[in-house]
Amino acid sequence: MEIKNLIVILSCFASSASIMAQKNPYIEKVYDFAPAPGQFVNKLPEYEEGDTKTDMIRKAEECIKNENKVPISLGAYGGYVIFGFDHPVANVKGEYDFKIWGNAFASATNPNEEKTRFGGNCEPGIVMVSYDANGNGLPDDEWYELAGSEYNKPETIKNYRLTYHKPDENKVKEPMPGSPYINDITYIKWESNQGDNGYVYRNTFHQQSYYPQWTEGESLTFEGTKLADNYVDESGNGSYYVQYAYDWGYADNFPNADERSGFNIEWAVDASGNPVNLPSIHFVKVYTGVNQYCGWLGETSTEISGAEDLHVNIVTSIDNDSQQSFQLLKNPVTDNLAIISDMQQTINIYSLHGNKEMSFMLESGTNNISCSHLSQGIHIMKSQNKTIKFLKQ
Ligand SMILES: [Ca+2]
Ligand SMILES: [Ca+2]
Ligand SMILES: [Ca+2]
Repeated sequence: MEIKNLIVILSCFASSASIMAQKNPYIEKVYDFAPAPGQFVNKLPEYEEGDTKTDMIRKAEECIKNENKVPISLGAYGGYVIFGFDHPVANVKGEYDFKIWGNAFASATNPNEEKTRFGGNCEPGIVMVSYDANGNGLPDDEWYELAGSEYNKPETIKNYRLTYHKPDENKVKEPMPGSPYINDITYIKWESNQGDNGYVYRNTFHQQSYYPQWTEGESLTFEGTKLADNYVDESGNGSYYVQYAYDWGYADNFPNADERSGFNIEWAVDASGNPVNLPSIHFVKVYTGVNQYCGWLGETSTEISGAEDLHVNIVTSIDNDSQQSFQLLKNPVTDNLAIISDMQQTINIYSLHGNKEMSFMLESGTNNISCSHLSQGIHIMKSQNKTIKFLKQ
């Protein structure tokens, strides 16, 4: 064999090997971490004197990457984290594509069980997704909100913008009259572009500063969609608050074991609310979606502790990832290929040397194709507008 041909074949295998490398189903990287003020801020994760924003992003990543499952707090309304996986997360039609772990849990007793709402410590975070359209590996592309169950409700406010002001940590505290727990009701002032304003209170349970200590400037501004309050003071006297789950589409809204902690990329909408068809996503942003204060429980803050790609075994396209004409559901370990197709179309399978090995018609939906006569190793599968490589084991 000539040297030149050998190099071509070796480079084919090298690029195929990177596609077939084991994908990490969990968070690989945190790109940004910007919590709003809150009682767990500077604690989840812990701020230490001198820490920069870069240090805090690294600490947040250590908490939520892989299966570490250490919660980080996003603080009050608008605080956010941006993370990504080591591969694009595929959008499989009609299925949850990834899940986000939080710390929502059920109330010991749920007084509103007859209302069939899940009640407990539900602190809904709004989820956005992004596709690395410019291919630079950074989340600097357009973001799309996953339109959850509340998205189109009249009480949901779009383009809500809230500014928090850096507090004087040495100011004289103003305790809430009659409350043994709330010891400063004029702690961190905020106002919004909707005309409402108030304070993030301080309570006796958390003594550290509630304002992110690594930030610069005298204020922090956050913007996004704001959900209606989800809490009910079930006691009527401020002693027992229940935060009720919204139906679907929010982080830290259902317990991790509940499938409704899953997210479907088909829910994505653009800034005008139009549905967008994303074949896969590279980045996820989560921000606290309510602006509410529950007495001694404090402000509602979304916590997250990780995320998981639910289709990690899907082989994604290398040559034309923007075309979602078909998806190979798993490597053909057995002698069957499971292929989901958007339409009726012809598929050809070639050897790495370009010899056609199989040709068949896909129907719209899931197709099971026998590939028992294919040899072990890498093959190329092509439709009119998509090419993938796959490994038969
Ligand atoms: Ca999906
Ligand atoms: Ca980018
Ligand atoms: Ca929480």
